[in-house]
Amino acid sequence: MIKSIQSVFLGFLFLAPLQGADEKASRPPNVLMICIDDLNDWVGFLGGHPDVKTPHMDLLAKQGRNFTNAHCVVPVCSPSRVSVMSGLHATTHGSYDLGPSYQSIQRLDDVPCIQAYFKGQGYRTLSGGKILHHGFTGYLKDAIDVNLGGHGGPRPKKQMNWPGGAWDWGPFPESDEEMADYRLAKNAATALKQKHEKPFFMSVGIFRPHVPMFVPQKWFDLYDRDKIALPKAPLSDLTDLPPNFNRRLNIEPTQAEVREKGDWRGMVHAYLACVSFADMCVGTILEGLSEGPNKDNTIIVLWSDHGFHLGEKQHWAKRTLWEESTRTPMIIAGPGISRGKGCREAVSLLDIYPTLVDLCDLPKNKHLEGLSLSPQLNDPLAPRKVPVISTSYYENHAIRTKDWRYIRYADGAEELYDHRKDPDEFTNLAKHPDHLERKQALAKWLPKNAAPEVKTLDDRGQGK
Ligand SMILES: [Ca+2]
Ligand SMILES: [Ca+2]
Repeated sequence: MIKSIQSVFLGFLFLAPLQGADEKASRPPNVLMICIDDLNDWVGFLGGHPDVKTPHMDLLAKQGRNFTNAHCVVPVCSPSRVSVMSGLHATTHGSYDLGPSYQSIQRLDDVPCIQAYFKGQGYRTLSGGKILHHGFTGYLKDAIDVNLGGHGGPRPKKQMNWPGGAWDWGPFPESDEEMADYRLAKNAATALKQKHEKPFFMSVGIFRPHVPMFVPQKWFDLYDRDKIALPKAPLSDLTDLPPNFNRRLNIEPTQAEVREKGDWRGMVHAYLACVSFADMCVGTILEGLSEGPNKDNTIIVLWSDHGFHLGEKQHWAKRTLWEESTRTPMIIAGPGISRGKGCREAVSLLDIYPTLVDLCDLPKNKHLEGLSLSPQLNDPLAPRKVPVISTSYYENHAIRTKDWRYIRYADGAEELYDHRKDPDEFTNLAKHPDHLERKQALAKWLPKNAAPEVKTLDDRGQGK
């Protein structure tokens, strides 16, 4: 049962006595999972934007393994998170868009979410902010012992810079303390400073830089609006692209709309401000960990649910199968994990669940479809022998290896990019005769018999 945030702190009054040395040695590690919503590679440790300031996450990357080629399962919030928490690919669970919650997907009835699995193995589970898009409601309530609070921040009463909807942005509110994301980070830090009777699994979901891009003025002031670099978005990039599923991408503004109605530079500025705010929240959480008794026995995993376009390929936000949309930060740090070296192997957010089960030495969960990254945590050059598959909408897939991206859309159209020479994916090589064999080899990994789409909460007639 979820406790209210007030009772969280009362809970800390009943703390375990100090452990003896033997007990401490045999106790499995704690897990601190931090996920950040819609954070792309605009972080110092991935080098995606020359001006971005993310000192806290950069330090964490230096202290653990920085997976520089990590990708989501689905480039949109809900199914991406369902895949991380269930350990199943979208082509197995059938959620490809925002509609269905974990609880409403029949194929997941027997698949414990990662929090429930760890709880079943004796862990205390704490969670706050945006972890599952639809929350831990219904039967998933039991997966979480302690609720650490909500996420996001307030919105101004009047629009500031964008005509209505979710895409407004600007300096608001006045202080960090008014932001639920910051209060959540403080609550997590408080909990991390405590001793816990059992090993804990804490998941904290920071909502910014997700739109609306409102954070206090001081985060905007970190950047010189007139000097920040804008993304590379040449119109000529579109000439070698198939039409793919453009008509479905009407949720977010197009680059033409941004140019017409808005302020591209201002929105890039706002995103950078929100990223630095999120970084401060991460720093607040990690400071709590470093000041408490759990710092030497806690595995930290930091990730984002997908990437984010800010005009590249004339696109905004997510849902595409290009690098900007599928690539996410992923850092794993903690006891026994060597420091500093990045791993260039293509890895999936699907790997988080089996990796944590492995690192905590828990019994294998037979459902999991990702791979443990223990080999890459031991040696960043260790190969991950299968490529990563990202899926957007039914039957559109991207296959990512260390050096290549191959995209096959439901209508048969293809794209192929060589990341050794073309990290911006400007040149589509799919029709080049030199690459026929490579394309065929990559196409062998395309999922077969993808699960039909579970579309809405009501597909089971109960919407639970
Ligand atoms: Ca998201
Ligand atoms: Ca192009």
